[in-house]
Amino acid sequence: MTDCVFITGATSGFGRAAAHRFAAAGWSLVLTGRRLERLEALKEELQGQVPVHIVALDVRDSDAVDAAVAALPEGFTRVRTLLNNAGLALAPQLAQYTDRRDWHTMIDTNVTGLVNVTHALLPTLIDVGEGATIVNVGSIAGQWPYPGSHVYGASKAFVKQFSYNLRCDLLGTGVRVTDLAPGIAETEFTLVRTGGDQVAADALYSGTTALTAEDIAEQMFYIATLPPHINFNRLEVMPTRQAWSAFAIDYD
Ligand code: NDP
Ligand code: 8X3
Repeated sequence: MTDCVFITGATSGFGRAAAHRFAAAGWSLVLTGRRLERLEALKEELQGQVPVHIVALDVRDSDAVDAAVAALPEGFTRVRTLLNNAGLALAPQLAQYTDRRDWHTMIDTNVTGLVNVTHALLPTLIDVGEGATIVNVGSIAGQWPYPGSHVYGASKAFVKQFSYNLRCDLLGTGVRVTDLAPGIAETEFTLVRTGGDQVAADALYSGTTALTAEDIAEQMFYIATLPPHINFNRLEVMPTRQAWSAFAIDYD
């Protein structure tokens, strides 16, 4: 039987690139996301290569997540790698100027959604045991503060700590957990964050060399295929052209 990967947020960016990367290595794919037409197009692209199962799924809906996992067809039930990738940032302005609903959407997706999928798949992953892997997509924003990160960065700090805490509980099961924390990467992320401002998104990525979705997919695949005795607790990846900056000081 081929290895099976369950990907959340497979309709775009890292998740979509990961679908291609794991397919290239012969893995069966469970591809999820809210946009069914994109899932169908991806299935069309990849099903000649590997078995593909798609589910239109909003990770915020715990009942739907449980149902999707319970209804996995034969050949897709032995999930060996979970890529908890679905997520988003909203409200790039300073905290005091944001809409509280955007904060809730980030928490519901990046925290509750990730927890929902993890909880639903833990029994399967534990059953698979040695070599089973959870890759939680965190962010540099979960470690390093910057203006406008407010709830987004805090949600990714949750991802980091949840990953570490899961490691403690899963000790002895063979299941690995990694907080994969990328820096700036060119995907639809900024388009979503800015509410569809293509000019702002283009401006962020032009004139520098951001990470690509394929760069991160490669790291996901690497983490998932490490020898089973190795666990990367946290992998922080930035482009060479990104680094920290000086502390901000409020002068008179
Ligand atoms: P994209 O916007 O390109 O992709 C985000 C994916 O998340 C989409 O497939 C989207 O699918 C899915 N998604 C969003 N909300 C939900 C939901 N409620 N239920 C199910 N799926 C959802 O961005 P990226 O590929 O860049 O982002 C992937 C992850 O990487 C996110 O967790 C993000 O926070 C993180 N990240 C991104 C960085 C970057 O610079 N790009 C850097 C560090 C971390 P759909 O809309 O179809 O549901
Ligand atoms: C996304 C990376 O630098 O915009 O998680 O926070 S950053």
